[in-house]
Amino acid sequence: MPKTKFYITTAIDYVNSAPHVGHSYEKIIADALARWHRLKGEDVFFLTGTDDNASKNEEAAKVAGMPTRKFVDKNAKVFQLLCKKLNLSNDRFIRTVEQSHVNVAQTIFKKVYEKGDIYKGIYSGLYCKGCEAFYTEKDLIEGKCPEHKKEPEKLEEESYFFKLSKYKDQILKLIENHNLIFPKEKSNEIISRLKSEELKDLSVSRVNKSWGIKTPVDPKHTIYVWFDALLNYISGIDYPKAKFKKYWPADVHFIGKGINWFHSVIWPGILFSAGIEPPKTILVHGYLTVNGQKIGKSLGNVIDPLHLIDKYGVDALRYFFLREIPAGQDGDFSEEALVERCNADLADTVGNLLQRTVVLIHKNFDGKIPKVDCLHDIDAEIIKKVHVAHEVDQLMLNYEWNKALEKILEFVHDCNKYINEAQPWKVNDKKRLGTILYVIIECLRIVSILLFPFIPETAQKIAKQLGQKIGDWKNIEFKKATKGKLLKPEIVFPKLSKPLVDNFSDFNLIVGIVKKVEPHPNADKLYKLSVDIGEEINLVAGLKQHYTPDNLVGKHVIVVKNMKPANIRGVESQGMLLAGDKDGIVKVLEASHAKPGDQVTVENISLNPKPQVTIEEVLSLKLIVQGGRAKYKEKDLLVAGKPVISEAFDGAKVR
Ligand code: ME8
Repeated sequence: MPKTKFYITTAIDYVNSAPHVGHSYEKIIADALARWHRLKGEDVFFLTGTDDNASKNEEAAKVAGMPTRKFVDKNAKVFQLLCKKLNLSNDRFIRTVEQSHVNVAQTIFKKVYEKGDIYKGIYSGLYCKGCEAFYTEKDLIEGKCPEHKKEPEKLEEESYFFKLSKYKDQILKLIENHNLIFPKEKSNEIISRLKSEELKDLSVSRVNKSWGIKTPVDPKHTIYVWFDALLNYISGIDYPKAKFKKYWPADVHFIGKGINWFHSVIWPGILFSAGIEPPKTILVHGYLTVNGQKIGKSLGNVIDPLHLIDKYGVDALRYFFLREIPAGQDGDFSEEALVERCNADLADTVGNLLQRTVVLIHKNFDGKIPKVDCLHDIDAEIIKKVHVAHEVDQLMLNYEWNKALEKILEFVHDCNKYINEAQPWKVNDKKRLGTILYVIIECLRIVSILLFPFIPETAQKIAKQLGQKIGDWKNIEFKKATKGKLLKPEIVFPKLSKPLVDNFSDFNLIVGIVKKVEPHPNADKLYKLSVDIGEEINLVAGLKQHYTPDNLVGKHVIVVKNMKPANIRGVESQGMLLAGDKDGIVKVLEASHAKPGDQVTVENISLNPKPQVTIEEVLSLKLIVQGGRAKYKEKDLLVAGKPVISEAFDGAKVR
C-alpha cells in the first residue's frame, strides 16, 4: 500500500531583519508535527523558507547601505542557519528570489489574468509597509495599523486588481463546510468578517518598483508581494510537476494569527481562480511575548534565538515552546520560565528515571538488559499505561502538542512512581529484579520514541543510552524480548542554570534616529525631539546648549524606552536620551551602525525590562564613558555586535 502523504508548511519569513523567537516558535511546532507524521510512517514533505521580494526588505537594505539582493541573501542565510540550529527536518528551504519560484508566480498571475480575473484600475487607499498590506480606515486603531502601530501611507497609483469578490461564496463555503481554519475561534473571526463586510477586489501589483517579480502582463508592474509569497506553497513542491501532484493539497499551513486573512481568504481565492484545489487546513497559532511584552523592534525585546540555542541547547527551546504554550493561544517566553520547565521535566523527571535505571542495570547485570520473567500486578499496571502512546497520537492529530507532551510526562511520572513502589534496590531475587528493570527499560524505550518528534537530540541520547535505535510507530508497543547493552551512565539532559539577574536587566535601551529637533516652547535649555525607534516618539532633552538642531538630526542615539513618561513643562517625554557629561561637555551616546529599535545589551546579562523605570534608577546604574565607549561595570554597551560610542571625556557620567 502506498504511504499516506502529509504536506506541511510554515509561513515564509521576511528577511528585513534577523529572526526572532516568534519565528523559531512557528518552525518548532511545525517541525514537531512533521516529525510526528514521519514517525507514523507517512510520506512527509515539510517546507519552510524566506519571503525575499517584499518592499520592506528593500527598504531595510537601503538603511543598511547594501544592494537589495546582497542584503536579502545575507539575511536569508541567517534564517537557514536558524533552521539548522533548531534541528528542523524540513525537506526544502524555499527562497522567493529563486528562478523556479519566479516562474511559478508569473505563470499563475498570467493564468488568472487570462481567465479575466485580473483587471487594471487605480488603487487609492492606505498601505502598511510593515504588513505589506492594504488597509481601510476601519481596519486602523487610532489611525494606526493594528500590527505595527504605525500610520499607513496613502497610495494612489495604477494597479492590477484580482477579482477576489467573485470567490466570496466559494471561500465562505470552504471555511464553513470544510473546517479550513483551526482553531474554531480563528475560523469564526474570518467567517464573521466575511459575512459582515463587503469583500473587495485585491490590488495585486505595484507600479514602478525596482524590487519584486515583474508581472508577465505589464513590465511596469511588479506582483504584489502577498500574491507572490503565497505561491511558495506550490512552487516549493515544483508546481505543476510530479512532486506537486503527489503532495498537493497541503495538509496544513502553519501561520501566526496576524496573517490569517491572507491564508484563509486571499489564498483560496487565488487557487480557485487558478483552478487549483485549496489547502486542507490553516493552523493559526498565537503570538509569543517576551517577559510579558510584545516582540517588536520598537519594544526592543527581540531576543536572538540563535543566542538562546547556544546558551541552553536546542531541545530546551523546543521543549519549552511545545510544552509550555497552549496550542493556538498566545504565550510568554522568559529565560527563567524555560530553565524552570526544562529542569523540572527533562533533567529531574526523565533524566532521573533513566539515570537510576541505567545505574542499577550496570550494577546488577553488567549493563545488559535483563530478561523479563513473571509479571506481577504492579508491572501489568504500568505496562497497561503504555497505551498513552495512542492518546498522544490523538492529541497530535488534534494539534494539541502541549497536551501531548503533558501526557508523555505524566507517563514518566507514573514510571518514577512504579520504580519507587517496586523498590528494585531492595530486591534480592535476581529474576524479580531483572523483571522490574526490564519493565522500566521498555517504558523508557517507548518514551524515547514518543519524545523524538519534540526533542530529537535528547530522545536519541536516551535511546542510545539504552543501547537502542530510535524506533518508529511499529515499535511503540510493550515488547518482551528487547535486548541490548547499555552505555555507561551519562547525563542526557544537564540541569540548566538560572540566567544572571543584574540591575541592567531592568532597562530597555534601544537605538533611535533623531528625525526632528525643535526648541521646547517653555524652557530655554531644552529641546523637543522626534525620534524614530521603529515608531516615532517624542523626547525632551537638555541639549540646547550643546548641539544645534542640525547637528542632532540624523544621529543614531540611545534611548531608555521603558522610562516612565513625564510631562516636562507641558511637553510629554516618552523616553530618555542618553548622553555622557563631564566638565560641562555633553555628548550623546551613538550607534551609527545600528537600526531604529536595535537592542543595547551587555555581555552575559539577560534582559527582563521592567514596565517602567525612573530617572533615579537610570542614574543609579552608573553608566560611564571610557575611551570613547559607553560602559557598564567595565563592560561595553553593545548593539548589533558593536560598542556604543560617545565623544564625551573619559569618566563622563551617562545621564
Ligand atoms: O508574515 N510569535 O513574515 P514574518 C509567534 N512574510 N509568531 C510570530 C510572531 C510572534 N511574536 N511574530 C510573527 C510574514 N510571527 C510573511 C508571511 S507566508 C506566505 C508570508 C509569525 O517574518 C507570523 O505570524 O512577519 C508568521 O506566521 C511568521 O512568524 C513569519 O512572520
